[in-house]
Amino acid sequence: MHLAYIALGSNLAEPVTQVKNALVALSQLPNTQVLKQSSLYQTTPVDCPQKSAHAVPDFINAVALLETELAPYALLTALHTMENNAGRERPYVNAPRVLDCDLLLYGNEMINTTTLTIPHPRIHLRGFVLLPLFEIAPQLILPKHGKIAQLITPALSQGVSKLTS
Ligand code: PH2
Ligand code: MG
Ligand code: MG
Repeated sequence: MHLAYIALGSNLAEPVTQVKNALVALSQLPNTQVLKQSSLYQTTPVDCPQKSAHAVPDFINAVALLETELAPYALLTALHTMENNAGRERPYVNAPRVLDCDLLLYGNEMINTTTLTIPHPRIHLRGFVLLPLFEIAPQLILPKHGKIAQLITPALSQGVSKLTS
């Protein structure tokens, strides 16, 4: 059994529903259990180009901890299938999306290939990942970046707020 942290994000087509559905879909992956799930967070878009007259919509983000027998690439494929099943389109980099499922951490493994980088390359910078991750794993030590508790201070000013409803 392996422990894996997954980041979920959506800013299209009822994002709260998309993220809740994704948490259910994670629990239905083969040989996989959701051990923990964070609250849902409303977050300001980071590095998302505005390509129309409309502002980029806010995101809903969350993080889940899985216990899984799926190997890293099998898990990655399963996450892409979840995105596609939700209707994900990829017209340009960081376009608004119905569902994004990112593999953040897989045990203490470090993987660096063209299709998969673990730890996720921007995990240590992004409040929309760090704050929900800290909620479910306050003692976590990231394989490359050390204690999560020491990474969250700069992330607090990035427009990340827990949904109360
Ligand atoms: N995902 C990105 C880029 N920017 N910003 C927020 N707030 N939430 C995200 O999930 C997000 C983002 C790339 O996947
Ligand atoms: Mg992403
Ligand atoms: Mg992604």
